[in-house]
Amino acid sequence: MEGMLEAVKKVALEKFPRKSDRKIQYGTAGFRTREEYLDHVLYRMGVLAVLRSRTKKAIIGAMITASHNPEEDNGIKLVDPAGEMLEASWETHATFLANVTDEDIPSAVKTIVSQENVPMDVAASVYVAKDTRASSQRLSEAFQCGVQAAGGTCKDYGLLTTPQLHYMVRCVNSNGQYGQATEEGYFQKLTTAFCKLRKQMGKKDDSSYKTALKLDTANGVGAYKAHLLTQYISDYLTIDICNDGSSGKLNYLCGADYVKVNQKPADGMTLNSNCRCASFDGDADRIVYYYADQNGTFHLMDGDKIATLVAGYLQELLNRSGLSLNLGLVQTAYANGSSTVYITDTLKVPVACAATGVKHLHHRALEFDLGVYFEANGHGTVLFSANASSQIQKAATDNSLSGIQREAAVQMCTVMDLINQTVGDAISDMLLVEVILATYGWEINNWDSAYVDLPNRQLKVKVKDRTVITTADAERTAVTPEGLQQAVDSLVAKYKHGRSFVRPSGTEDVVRVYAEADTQENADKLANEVGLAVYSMAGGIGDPPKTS
Ligand code: 16G
Ligand code: MG
Repeated sequence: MEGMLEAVKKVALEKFPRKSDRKIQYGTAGFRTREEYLDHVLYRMGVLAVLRSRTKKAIIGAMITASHNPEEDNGIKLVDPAGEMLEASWETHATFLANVTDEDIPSAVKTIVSQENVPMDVAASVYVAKDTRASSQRLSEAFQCGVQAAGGTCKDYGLLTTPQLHYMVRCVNSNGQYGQATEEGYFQKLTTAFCKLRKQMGKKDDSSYKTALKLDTANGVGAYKAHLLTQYISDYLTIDICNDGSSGKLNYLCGADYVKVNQKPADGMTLNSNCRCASFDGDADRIVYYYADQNGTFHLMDGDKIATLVAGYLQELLNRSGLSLNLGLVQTAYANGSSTVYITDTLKVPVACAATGVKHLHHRALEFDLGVYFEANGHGTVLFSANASSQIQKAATDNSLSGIQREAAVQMCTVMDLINQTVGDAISDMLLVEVILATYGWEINNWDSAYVDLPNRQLKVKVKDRTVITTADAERTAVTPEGLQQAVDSLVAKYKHGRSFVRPSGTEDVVRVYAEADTQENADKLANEVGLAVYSMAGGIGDPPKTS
């Protein structure tokens, strides 16, 4: 091991020196910052990925992306063997290794090796992919140098969406059971399922569903992949790809995050009345839908609306199949209050609330047989437990069941193939939404009419140290500073349908405030008042917060 460690240090000093002592942290979405600060971090993550691979005796993934952040940022996320996010204890190792001096790399590696009992004689292998950022190639090379220096091998997939990379990792570690670890395998699996479901439902005379979709791909990797996708599904869906990167800038005035935050369509998307539109984010792990009605009013179908659509559909299939499996939906505190009421009272599906960040929702969803999870921002998927998937598969060929029951089970098997269960996947989620709308014979306005969102507002408050705010109950209660929650509660009490919470951001140096109420004016007012309470009680700096 000593020789390897000296080699790792030598390459670090020669090619990827740490140029400043700026601290960097592996946060909710891995490392993410300006691309010029990342070369040494990527190199070191190559080394860490090798250690992780040895520990798990499996292939590890690494995705180089900064998702919806501006083009000038970049980042990296490591992917564990089943295609899930890196285990939390290793996030600490990642932060530790990224921040030591170049001289201290060998001792830092030794510390991790001894803490985790890393078997250094086991072969290590890593799958890497990147998004379309100009810096991604350079950073991918830095990462791969780290893998090589630590004695691992690397397979470079080049350009992939984040969920595609998660999928590849799951496939290879399941020995192909989950699918083929190739891009062709990914598209085959999803689109075969999609076409099968669409074919089965035949033509409905009274259907309002139109087979045309306008898609904003945020000038990112999703453009290439949506283009590849179209060839497989052209019989059932025509996609008009906008913001495909040929002229616009990545995530600039477009993409799912822009649409959700600004509550308006992406630039370059002309909204004809009732025309179904969708936006991916920069690495295609989020999707939101939207349209303009006859009056030109913009309507957003965010992650909550997608979640309710999906949960309702699965609930119906489950009921028809007669299988007794528990279905649940996981949201975060950001979920619109109306969506929670609709799910609970109309769909009668149990709802759980988890802290912000995909890994929290994912873990909570694992507790259900069928766990649907979505963040309001459009990231989400469905997880089928091993028990659920084997029961569904068994029912699909069980002759003792009625034809209707068997057919519902067969359909559920196909739906399982359509869903990328490793992580939220804009492509897979889009295909699922399209199948459901077509099944119901719905256009986007029919889907929208399920419930009306409560007006809401988000704002950011700058404080000296955001860690003074700690929360409990899936971020719905502020525990510290003392008195803040009481202040929030008394402000909320003044408004009809009022609800508000505050939490420190995991990705930006700010405190976030969310508020909803019966009218937009009241939601704005409530957000403002809560923002001011945070400002005065949690060490606000700069100008006090304002909603507009
Ligand atoms: C990250 C999370 C996302 C979350 C967001 C919240 C992943 C892959 N991504 O982008 O799920 O909504 O952070 O950001 O977990 P915030 O903490 O700054 O509000
Ligand atoms: Mg993303």
